[in-house]
Parts: sequence; C-alpha cells; structure tokens
Amino acid sequence: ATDPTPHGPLRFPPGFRWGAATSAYQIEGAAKEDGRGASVWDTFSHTPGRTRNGDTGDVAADHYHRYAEDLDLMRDLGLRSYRFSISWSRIQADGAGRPNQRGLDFYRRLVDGLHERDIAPMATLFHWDLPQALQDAGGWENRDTAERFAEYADIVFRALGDQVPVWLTINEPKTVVQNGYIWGHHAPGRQDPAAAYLVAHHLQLAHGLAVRALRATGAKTRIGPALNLHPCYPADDTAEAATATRLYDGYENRLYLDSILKGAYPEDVLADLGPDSRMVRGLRDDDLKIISSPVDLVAVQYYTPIYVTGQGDTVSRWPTSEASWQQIYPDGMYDILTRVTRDYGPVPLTITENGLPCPDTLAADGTVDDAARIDFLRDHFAAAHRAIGDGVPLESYHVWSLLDNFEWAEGYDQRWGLVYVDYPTQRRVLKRSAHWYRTVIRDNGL
Ligand code: PNW
Repeated sequence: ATDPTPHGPLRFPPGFRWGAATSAYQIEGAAKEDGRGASVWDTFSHTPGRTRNGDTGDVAADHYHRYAEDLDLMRDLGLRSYRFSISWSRIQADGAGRPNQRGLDFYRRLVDGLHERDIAPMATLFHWDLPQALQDAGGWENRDTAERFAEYADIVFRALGDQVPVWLTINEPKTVVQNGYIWGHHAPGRQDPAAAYLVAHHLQLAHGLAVRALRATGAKTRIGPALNLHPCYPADDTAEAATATRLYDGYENRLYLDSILKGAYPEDVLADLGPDSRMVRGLRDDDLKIISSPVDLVAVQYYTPIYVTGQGDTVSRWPTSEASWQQIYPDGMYDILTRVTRDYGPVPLTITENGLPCPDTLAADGTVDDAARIDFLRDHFAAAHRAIGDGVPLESYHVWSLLDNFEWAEGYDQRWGLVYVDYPTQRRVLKRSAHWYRTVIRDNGL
C-alpha cells in the first residue's frame, strides 16, 4: 500500500476554501428549455465528426433538473466554495436584448441553494458557450461581441451581483484562441492563426469591460479573470531552447497576464505577430486601459507544464494522463503560483481548476476506485501548500470537476469528476477520491 501522507501532515491557513468546479454546457443539459438559445457548442457538437462518438451536451449530467440533488452532494462533501458558469444563451437567447427571466431564475435558485448550505458561489460569466447568433455575426473576431458581453454581464450583475462573492469573467481565453481558432478542435472549429490573436484581444477587452460593468453597478463583490497558465521550461540546456521557451511563455502566459496586470501586451509577442497582424491592427487607444481595469483576484487553472525545444516544438517529459496533452507534474503548480506572485505582485489567487481524468468504472459493489486521482490531487495540494508557505496569497482551491461531464471534443468518455455519473440513469456515486476529499476539507489539510 502507498503511504497516504507522504508529505507529512499539512495544514492550510484557517479559512482556506476547498471547492469544486463545473461549467454550464458540460453539466446542465436541458438544451432547449426555458427559452435557452443555441450556442456555438450546440452547433459544434451536432456537427458530425467534431466530438468523440458524436456526443453532445443536450442532456449532459442533467444538472438543470437535478441541481437540488447536486447541491446536497456538495454539502455532503463539505465544499466551502462552488465554481459554476452561467450560460449566456439562457440569459439572452441570441446574445442581445431583453433578459430571459426563466434563465436568470435558474441561477438565482442555484445561488440561493448554495447560500442555504453555506457554500460560497463563484460564478464564471463565460465558459465558451457563445450564443450562436453572435457567432453568425462574426463571433469573437467581431469587436462588437465584447460590447455585447458587457451588456450581458451587466444584466447578470444586476440580477445576482451581490449574491456572488467572486465573479470570474472569461474562462481560459487561451483555450478559445488555441483550440477554437488555431487547432480547430473546439467550437467554432477554425484553423486561422491570424484570426486567433484578434480573438484573444477581443476576449481580453470583453474581460475588462465586464470588470467595469461590475464596478458600475456598485456591487461590493469581487471579480477577476480565469486563466489557464502553463509553466514553460526549456527541453534542453541550449541557448536556442531558452530563447524559444521565452517566446512560448509569452503566448501561453504573458499575453493574458501582462495585459490585465501590467496594462501592456508583451513586446516580444507583439513583435512576433508583427505590425500588420490583424491583432495589432485591431488595437485601439484605450483598449489596454480597459483590459487592465483593476481586478480583485486572479484565478489560476493548472493542469500541465510545457517543454519547449530550440525549434519551438514541444516534448513530453513526464507521464501523461488519459488526456494526451496533460503531463503529471505537481511542481508545476508551485512554479506557476510563485511566478505569478513574483512577477505580478501580491494579488490574491485562487485555483479554479486542477484535476485528472481517469478510466473510472462502477464496480459491482457500487464503488469507484480512482486511486490515481487521489495521488494526483494529494501531490498538487502539497505543491500549493508549499507555495503558500513561500508567500503566495492563495485563498481557495477548486478541483475540476465536481461531476463527470461532457468533456468537449472528448465527449463523455473522459471522466474528470469526484462524483461518478451513471449516464443511463443519471445516478451519482461518490468516487473514492470524493470520500478522501471530504476528509481533506474536514481537516483543512493532508
Ligand atoms: C479546461 N491544456 O480546459 C476547461 O476549463 C474545462 O472546461 C475542461 O473540462 C478541463 O480543463 C479539462 O480539460 C483545458 O491544453 C483545455 O492544457 C486544455 C488545456 C487545459 C485545460
């Protein structure tokens, strides 16, 4: 048997909030109910060949109907924070105009249910499910989409603002840029790098406009971006690898961090894109002032490191998970947290995603034994603890994910949940990791 506490007893600071994360399209289902409009992910998942097994989020984990049961699960786990996202097309079916009250009511019931159970809500405004009508008008390539986003944010803030202590603007802008517009395996499925960085700029602009919209409502609650950060390391000790890694880091991390926290895009990335790029031509005078509107915290999502060769290619150094892009490297958690604090000052941080997909199966005795997920989380918790000890103001940690769910292009085959979902019956079963996590939360440590 493995030692359950190889790191020794570790206590987190009093008040540290342990949580779990989900997103709307991945769990809600009810794709056509209560006035919800179509999003780019409805379109994409219903396009033959785009997702594994042709899976869609039409039903997903049926959370829209089972949210009360899921709230009880969260309480049983002892969660102190729950991160979810709001579906824009439930609030505005076409991404503009009058709000749909039934959509707002759903999130109001969810937020009330969290407060009743003493779980702090953390809401993401946009987790990739852009209303299809806005995509038809150019999507994030169209600067107007950022303005529409600010209006949507204003509606949501006026309905729920003070009830949600932490707001997050855009989930992982980089994933939209890369998966959506460079590689094409996420909606809207484009392979157009020139468009991709203009999209990045408009996503950043949308972030800044939403921060301003929250302040304008007078709400007392906090707001920040949700960035997936990748510590980048040279694959060898040549000067070429060091140089290539520096630029790679610019595209992976500084493009997003510097614009928000320093009010400037990184010079090396701008130079690499060139003055004639669509992105650089799309910059307007006050954009970086808007993008760098002061935030209250930065949400960090960490899954994997990246190793960069002198040619600018990437290689693997550590064992990968069931997700081919994920190398298991807990020290990367320490490195990225301490780096953000060192380079950007003592802004409060939260981990809004970290987790592992496992080939989970429901055994005959009704258990799900995901020992690998426990090992993964334990080692990453320990790395976060070490970062806190070295001065990182980390206030909470959200495991991805609460439930097995629609893992985008991978469909339902890849299971990331602490809780197993038996899709034919929609029965929820706590995996071994969920039982273990409950003790971590109870003890506030390992
Ligand atoms: C995140 N990478 O996406 C998303 O926010 C979640 O919706 C998703 O389910 C989860 O991670 C698991 O994939 C990522 O290439 C996509 O490093 C790509 C990467 C990381 C996270």
